[in-house]
Amino acid sequence: MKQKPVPAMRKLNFDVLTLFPGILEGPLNESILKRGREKGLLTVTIRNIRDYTEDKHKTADDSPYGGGAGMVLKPEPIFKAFEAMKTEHPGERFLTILLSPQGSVLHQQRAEQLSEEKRRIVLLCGHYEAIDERVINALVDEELSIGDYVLTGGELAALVVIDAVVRLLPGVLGDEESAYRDSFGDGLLDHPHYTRPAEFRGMKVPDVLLSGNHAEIEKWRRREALKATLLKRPDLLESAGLTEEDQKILAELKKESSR
Ligand code: 9D3
Repeated sequence: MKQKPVPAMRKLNFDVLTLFPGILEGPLNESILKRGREKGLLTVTIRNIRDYTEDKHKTADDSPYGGGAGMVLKPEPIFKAFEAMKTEHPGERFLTILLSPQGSVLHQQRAEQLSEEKRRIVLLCGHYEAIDERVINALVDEELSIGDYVLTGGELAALVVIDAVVRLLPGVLGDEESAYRDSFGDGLLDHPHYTRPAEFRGMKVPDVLLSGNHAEIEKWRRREALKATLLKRPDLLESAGLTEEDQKILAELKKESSR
């Protein structure tokens, strides 16, 4: 029996800095993130920025110099939290990412790079309008957004980053899920899926899927993936890995839809 090559064990370490640790705790203890932690493929340390404040009111934010509405996260507690992190992990390197609407938008390609990151990944979350610019200048390597809409803070974005990156670690997904993932690494949308019964309330499963003809099934799936992408996300076609055959099918689909 031929055995699959065993991918090298990779492990990711995240440090999340936030004023609202509770937002992250539930999701990190469910499903694939939980499994990844249990398998030792992933650590996530959540640090409450408020624990690094020094005054009796535990003040983490203040009003902006120059006036205006909203609050600004103070630099001192964030610098203190970083110093604590460095003391706890002597000799280790850190990649610091600020979750921010001003960041570059997270894409699959960046998620793939992050899944191979050797440094500890620090995810800094703001939950107010702004963060003191000196934090960004001195501590932040990169700013990431998860898309063009406004959230109340960076915590959900940090979870999105962790989820998108961790599922790419070998061993986090089961065999079936990772095979599934690999067959859609070409940047197209998914083809339609069906399960039993073959006919449900008069709605039939396409015959080809019941035919047992695997070559025809694969052709149908490719065509449907191309069709879905053309109809719903034509922008993705530009960077998709398309073969000559795909181009031919696309030309047909465009002709059909114009008729
Ligand atoms: C007044 C200008 N606003 C920017 C559009 C200020 C502002 C709004 C919301 C600053 C921070 C936030 C909270 N959002 C995030 O921290 C955030 C975010 C987002 O809102 N959208 C997409 N990705 C991200 S990552 C972090």
